[in-house]
Amino acid sequence: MAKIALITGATAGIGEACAKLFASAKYNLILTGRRLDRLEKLAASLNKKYDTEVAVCAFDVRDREQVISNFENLPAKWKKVDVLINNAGLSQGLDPIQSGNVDDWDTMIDTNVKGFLYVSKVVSNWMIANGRGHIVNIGSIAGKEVYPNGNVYCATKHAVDALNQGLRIDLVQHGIKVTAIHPGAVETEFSEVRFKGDKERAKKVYVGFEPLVANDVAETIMFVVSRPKHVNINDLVIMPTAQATATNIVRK
Ligand code: NDP
Ligand code: 8X3
Repeated sequence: MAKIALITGATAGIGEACAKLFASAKYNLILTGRRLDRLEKLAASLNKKYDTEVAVCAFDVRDREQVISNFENLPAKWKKVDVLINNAGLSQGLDPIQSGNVDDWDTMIDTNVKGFLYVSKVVSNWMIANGRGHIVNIGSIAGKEVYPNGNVYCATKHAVDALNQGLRIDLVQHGIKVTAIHPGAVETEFSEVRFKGDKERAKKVYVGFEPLVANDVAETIMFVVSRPKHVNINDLVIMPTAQATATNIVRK
């Protein structure tokens, strides 16, 4: 029977790259995100190319009731999830706290921390019932370091780092693996979202060095989930070669 991966935030970037790579490895997929049109298009193309079965769930991860009802309404066969990739997330703004936008803080905390928790609770209970599973949490170098004006985004990713450790402690007795992947700069829609559609400003983030691409992270996740049953990778930081720390990037 084909394995099942549930990928949050599959409409773009790292989540979309994971969907393509896991489909190519013959996983069936549950894909989530707010943009239904993108999910449907991706599902159709993966089905055509790889014969992948795809369940699409379009909802806002900040809405607890939506998370629960979308997942609980899935037919029983979809609840046999082997891999959860907890990827949906975003940054909004890059400002000092004293002039920060409080709505942006709410968006980041509600998405990256509370949404993460809502999904994790439902799916970890499925995994406990199934007696197996692997949860891969997408943290960030921002969850290992704090950089200027990164304050609240960094706090949310430090929370993901803590929750990754907490989930591992809580689920180890059930034989469920828990891993965090912490990427440095990956060129996706991330900076465009952070700068609220300012494409020029977003582009500048990746000028003068070779950033990671989403597939670099997807391949790392595939490596992590394909280790032998007795091996778990707890925590992994993946950076562009030109990036030593959150702020130390060598640009030519
Ligand atoms: P993208 O902006 O390309 O993708 C983000 C994904 O998250 C989209 O599919 C988006 O879907 C989904 N998402 C955002 N908010 C919500 C929401 N409220 N409800 C449901 N889905 C949501 O960025 P990345 O691929 O780069 O980001 C993926 C993860 O990787 C994030 O957690 C990010 O913090 C992390 N990360 C990114 C790095 C980078 O440099 N790019 C580095 C380190 C970590 P939709 O808009 O359709 O809802
Ligand atoms: C995304 C990478 O360095 O902008 O998490 O925080 S960074």
